Amino acid sequence: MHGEYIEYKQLLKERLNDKRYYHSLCVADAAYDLAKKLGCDSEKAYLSGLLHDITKNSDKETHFEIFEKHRIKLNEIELNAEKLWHAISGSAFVKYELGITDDEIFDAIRYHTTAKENMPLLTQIVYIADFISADRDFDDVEILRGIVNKSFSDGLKYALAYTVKDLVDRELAIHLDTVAAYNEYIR
Ligand code: DGI
Ligand code: FE
Ligand code: FE
Repeated sequence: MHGEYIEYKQLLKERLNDKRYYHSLCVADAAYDLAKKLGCDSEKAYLSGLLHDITKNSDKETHFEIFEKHRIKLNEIELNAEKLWHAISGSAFVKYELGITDDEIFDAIRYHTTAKENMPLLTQIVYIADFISADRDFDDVEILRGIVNKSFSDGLKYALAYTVKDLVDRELAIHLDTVAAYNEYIR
């Protein structure tokens, strides 16, 4: 079993809408299960999943306050893609405001949206948990769950390809971390 994290859950309830709060609980559960299966630290996986979207419902001002306070510089792609902000601000919030200084948890939250090349196992787990959590209902989620069950690395490959295709379809810029992760998994 994992910790209860009653105070973090209360904070999440204050910061997130109901749907996003429920999503956070589901990602925590999915990350916990994957970590158990893959021999990763399940407590860290649960906590990373729980907190991964902590700034997801924040306004632009809040994101940029966090960036400025911690001297975080965004590149051109990041500045123009607001969907990417919460992974950057959320990881900083968890580290500096909540005082969770574990580098593995930081990395898992920081890269949960784009992924990156050479992801540590915990980061891979949170990335996939975010895709296959019980609340997800996008086309192909059942296919992805099946693939992840059989082979975790095939699941990563599928999820990254799905993301790249989706971004191309929507004419959105692909972050270089996403490209590097995709290239790694199709090698
Ligand atoms: O926060 P969630 O909705 O739970 O999921 P997430 O953090 O994976 O965010 C998904 C969104 O992020 C989705 O709208 C696509 C976007 N995204 C992911 N990778 C990239 C990206 N957007 C851009 N522009 N470039 C990327 O490389
Ligand atoms: Fe997210
Ligand atoms: Fe999420």
